[in-house]
Amino acid sequence: MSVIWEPELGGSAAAWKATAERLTETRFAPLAEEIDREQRYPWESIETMVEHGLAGVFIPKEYGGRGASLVDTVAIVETVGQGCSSTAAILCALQLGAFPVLLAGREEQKRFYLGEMAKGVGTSFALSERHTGSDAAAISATGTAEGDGWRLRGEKYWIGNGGASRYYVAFVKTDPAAGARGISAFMVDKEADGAVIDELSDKMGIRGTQTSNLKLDIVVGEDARVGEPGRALKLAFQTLNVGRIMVAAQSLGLALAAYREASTRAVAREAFGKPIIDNQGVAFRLADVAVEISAARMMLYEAARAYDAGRDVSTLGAMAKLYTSEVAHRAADAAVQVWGGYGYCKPCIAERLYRDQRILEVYEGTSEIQRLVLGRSIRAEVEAKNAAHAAAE
Ligand code: COS
Repeated sequence: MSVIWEPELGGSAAAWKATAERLTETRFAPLAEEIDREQRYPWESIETMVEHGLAGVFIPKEYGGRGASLVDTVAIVETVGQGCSSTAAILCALQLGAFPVLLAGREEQKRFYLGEMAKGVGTSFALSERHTGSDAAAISATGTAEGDGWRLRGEKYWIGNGGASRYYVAFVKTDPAAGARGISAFMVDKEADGAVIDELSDKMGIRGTQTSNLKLDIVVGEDARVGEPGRALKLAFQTLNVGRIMVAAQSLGLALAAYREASTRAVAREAFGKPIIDNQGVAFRLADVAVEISAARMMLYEAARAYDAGRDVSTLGAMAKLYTSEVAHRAADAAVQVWGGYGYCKPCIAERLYRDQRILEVYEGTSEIQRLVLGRSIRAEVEAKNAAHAAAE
């Protein structure tokens, strides 16, 4: 029995986890150091994902995917994340782009884009802009009616898997006067005239992933619109509800890798004639990390189970993302501390994990945004109770 709490995974999740373990050990982890050093997108890993069904794992079978549940997907992502944070992030970005289409796409859109994704042709989620990330309603890219279609103008920023993906779900304002209810989503092909992938980011961590901007001055047909006109902000938030659970799974994988590096080193490394884990300063820190990872894992799997059961995960997903990413931060910090000078230098895995961790508290909603979401839920709950109480009097 392991110290860290293990979920009891039945049938499909156990099988997917076993596949992910095998591929992580033989294909993904061996590339982790090189793709970080070279800042290289691992196209061969995409081929591996396609070959073994991971690329479209969450996509329903009728659209060419494997029809995995979110519990299955989380089990895969946390496993891959233990070997390579960049590969886990790519896997999540590939699933994230599928969501707006899955949730609101027309049947032809589902058949085409989801089918492409299952073949490894990515779709990316393009919401953020240069001047707005957290306040998603404040985007300034526009969509104006032109002929039978729409002219999309503006620039989307920080697109996960940007450049590597062929297609983009771009969120633009089609009715600026309607505020949050005036945003629509459109599918954009990066090969089309007027779509330009611009400026790849030189990042601190997950350097094997691609993040880029997309400049748009393009006309798309009415058939490119995803979901109802003006209702795409809600669609973006529904997508992020799931995306946040996947980021929690990435975080958990990273935290487990950091715990592995820290605990094996703490037993192997001797100082003052004994393994350093025999010092309470080290043992207690690792004990706290083990408790936190176990608690984070319970929350993660509960959030995934809730999603699979059709429950609203906006609160639980925000909690899981917030807590798990901050646990990953503390676990990576502990790993660097246990490794000492080695932990500060390449190619120590603890050094890479420390850099890779940082984005987990930023993307798909910063820790501050998760707290804001939770604060709003608390307020709404108290107000509802007060109203019910007042009505009963
Ligand atoms: N799930 C489903 N629907 C949601 C939702 C959620 N988690 N949060 C809000 N909505 C709905 C609202 O119910 C509302 O629907 P109606 O138009 O039917 O009333 C609509 O979406 C707009 O919501 P709201 O008015 O609350 O929007 P705000 O601009 O006030 O949203 C927050 C504020 C902070 C919640 C939002 O801006 C947010 O999550 N920001 C972070 C964005 C982010 O994660 N960016 C990173 C991008 S990926 S790198």
